[in-house]
Amino acid sequence: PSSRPKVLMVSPMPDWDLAPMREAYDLVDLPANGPDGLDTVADITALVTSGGRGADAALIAALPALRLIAVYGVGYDKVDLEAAARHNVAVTNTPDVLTADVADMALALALALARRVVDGDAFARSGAWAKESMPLTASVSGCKVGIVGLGRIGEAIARRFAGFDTEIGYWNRSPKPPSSWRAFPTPAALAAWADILVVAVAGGGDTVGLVDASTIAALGRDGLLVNISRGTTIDEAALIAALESGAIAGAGLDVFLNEPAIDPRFFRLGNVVLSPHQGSATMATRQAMGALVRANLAAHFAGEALPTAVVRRRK
Ligand code: 8YV
Repeated sequence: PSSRPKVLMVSPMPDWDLAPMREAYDLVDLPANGPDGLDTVADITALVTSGGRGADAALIAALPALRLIAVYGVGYDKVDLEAAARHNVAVTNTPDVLTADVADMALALALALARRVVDGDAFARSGAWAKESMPLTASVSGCKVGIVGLGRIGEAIARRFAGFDTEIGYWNRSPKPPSSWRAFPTPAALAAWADILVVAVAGGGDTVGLVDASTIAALGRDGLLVNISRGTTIDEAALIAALESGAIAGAGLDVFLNEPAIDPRFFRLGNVVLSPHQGSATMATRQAMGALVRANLAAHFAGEALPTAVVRRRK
């Protein structure tokens, strides 16, 4: 038996992280049938999980020696924070290192949607171009962009859109210092003003369905919706209905309910750009996220302060 710490891998990580982790820890994959399938749970003191997978109350309760949940992602909405606190388990995430890439993805989706980049690609490839012309598209430059959630990522999105000579409005749960960006009292009021509504709030309890049917309706027939946050933040049934009926012009989506088995009605829509949760998926950012997960593990096992703690342990 080894005296090296055991780390439970709830979701996979790239080889460039696994190799250095194997030098310090014994990595144990979570069995398909859950923690019951483990030889022993008594010596598992840390686990690594993704934003999408998280760690629920049952998993936390099944690991009596658990002290650390390290999330490979900024979003920890799938981690049961109450259960973690109750069992005195610390939680870390990977903020900041992915902000720029996630913000870039919001711009990519808005531009692809408004300028019909994906349709244009199909049009050119199919040879249709030789016979007819593409329908005209909508401008991003000069339009009104509403950002739901002006946190780190929302602010980075606003700064980028400002470079397109857009007007920026936002809704945020707590007041923000005055700026040239216009604050709105509700997501629906923001949507009524905006040409493009971008959702950038954290996922989890109080943002579930935040962009509701009335907010989607307020966006209007020419309105575009972009989501790089979590599938849960938008009433997805209302969104699909609005896209099917033309109540809004289109949506650019990086996140969905039930990823990766997303609602197949999306595949039949011509007014959407679908991205398979790629916001943070660049080589540089994934390497930085992995380095931050490893730094949190290392600090934990060295008894040092956690670099990016969401929840700390009580002494
Ligand atoms: C990743 C994410 O999909 O950071 C987040 O919250 O959603 C993404 O960066 C994920 O956690 C990596 O698997």
